[in-house]
Parts: sequence; C-alpha cells; structure tokens
Amino acid sequence: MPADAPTADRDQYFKSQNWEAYDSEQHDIWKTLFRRQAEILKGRAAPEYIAGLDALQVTADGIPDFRRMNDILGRATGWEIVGVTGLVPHDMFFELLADRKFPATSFIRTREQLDYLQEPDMFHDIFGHVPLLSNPVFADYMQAYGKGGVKAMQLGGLENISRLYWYTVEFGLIKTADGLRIYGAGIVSSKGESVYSLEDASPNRIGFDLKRIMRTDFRIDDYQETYFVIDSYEQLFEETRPDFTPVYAELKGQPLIQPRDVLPTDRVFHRGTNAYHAAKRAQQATAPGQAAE
Ligand code: HBI
Ligand code: FE
Repeated sequence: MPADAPTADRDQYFKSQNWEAYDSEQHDIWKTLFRRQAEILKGRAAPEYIAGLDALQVTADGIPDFRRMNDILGRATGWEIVGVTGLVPHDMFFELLADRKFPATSFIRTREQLDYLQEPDMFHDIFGHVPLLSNPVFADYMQAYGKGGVKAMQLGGLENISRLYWYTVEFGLIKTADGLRIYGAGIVSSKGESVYSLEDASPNRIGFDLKRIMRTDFRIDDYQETYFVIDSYEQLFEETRPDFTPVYAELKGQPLIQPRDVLPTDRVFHRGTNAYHAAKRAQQATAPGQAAE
C-alpha cells in the first residue's frame, strides 16, 4: 500500500471530550498553566490572540468545555473543535482543517510535565491553537492551509507544506505598531519560549517568505533557531491561496536551508547570535551520551 494511501478506520482517532470526567487535580493543572501563561503573555501575545481567549471564555476557572466553546466559535467563524486521541494522520488532519474542524486532544499533561511534553495535550491545542480560530482572517487561513495540505499530498509537497505550518501556525511572530508579538500556538503555550522567541538574542527573526520557509528544516526538540515574522493575517491568507503546484516543482531541485541559516535575500529583523544552541552543543560535546537538559 502506498505511504500516501488515505487513512482507513478514522473513527479510532475521534474521542469526545467527556468534560464531566476531569477531576479536581486536572482542573488545578489547567489553572496553574493558565495563570502562568496569562501573566507572561501580557505585552507579548498578539492582540487578536488575547481577544480570542476572551471571546471564547477560556479562563483560569478550569478546563474549558468544548461544547460551550463550540457554541461561541461556531457563531464567530464557523469553526468547530473535535475531540481526538492525539496526533492524527496528515491526510485526516488536512481534511479536517479544510472542513473548518480543529482536532483537539482531551487529555491534560500531569504536574510533572508542566513545563514540557513531547506530544500536544489539551493545553497546547485549546489554549494555544483555538483562540485565533475566532479571528475571521486567521480562520480562513487555517482552512486554506487544510485545502493546500490535501493537494500537497497528491503533489509530493507534504514536507514543504508542513514547514509552512510549523513556522506560522506553531511558531509564528507578527509585526505590530508596538513591536513583535507572538501568534504561534507552540510559543503561546510555552513558558520559556514565550520569552525566548521575542527577547533572546540567540534566534534569528526574519520576514515571512513563503518559498524560503518551505525549504527550511526545523527542530522539534528545542526552542527554534529562527522565527518568521508576518505583517498581517491577511498576508498569510493571500499567500496561501494560490495553487502551489508550480512552487513544489520549483523547490524540488533546491537545497534544504538549515534552521539557523540567514540568507542574503532575507528581510532580517534580528540576526541571531545562536548563543543558546551553541552552548547546548558544547554541553553535549563535553558530556557525550547525556541528554541536553
Ligand atoms: N494531529 N491532532 C493533531 N494535531 C496536529 O497539529 C497535527 C496532527 N496531525 C498531523 C499534523 N499536525 C501535521 O500534518 C502538521 O504539522 C502539518
Ligand atoms: Fe500544535
């Protein structure tokens, strides 16, 4: 069977939230995470993201009920949160987005995992991703991205389109009159990266460039070495609308760009020192076999 065959047995990935089943410890973990991030995100998160948190009534009171959020989100932009068990296969993920459905996990991290966990949990999905789905332009971008993803799988562009998601939806920054702000879900749901992405001298901050991003490798195990800055959500949407068929053909022959590279053609907001990752590499070299942290 080809690797890109459509996923069968899709039902196994869906799991409704069952809000009544959370215990007080799980609600407390949510409260701790929410309070901590709400404080850090003041003056750091994009205003549209903060407006989304408020509009969807995502608060420190406890784990939100997807049904209540869906009432509000549906009226705002027609998006719907659907409960899933964890990561879903690419084809399913893209088709859900194309249908204005966002798959969200219903489990919450444990107290031991407060600062870091590998797989997305509900705090990442709901606190991180869903607020901006209440913004009409970002909502349209996410749907356009899903449609683009479905096509990318037919055209051999999966890696290219996945990098676009990574450097926008997960780790994007936006330029505002008050300076750079965070809109990426992977950043807003992370205590350390919320500060590092905006204020640390180490990472590059480079203007959004679709083809450049589609060629840029990324790291999944640590803070990013480069963040890309959009001017507006309209820009994201407009650039994602065209048919990427010629883009994938053009990119096929071009070399991969390393996460920390800065190119002569880049619109550089900040050229990173790379000090953070250099220190980590030095640490790993002196302690072979040791984990980075
Ligand atoms: N599944 N639940 C879930 N959440 C994601 O963010 C996700 C996924 N499956 C695949 C996927 N992301 C990737 O295709 C994106 O990185 C493009
Ligand atoms: Fe995510």
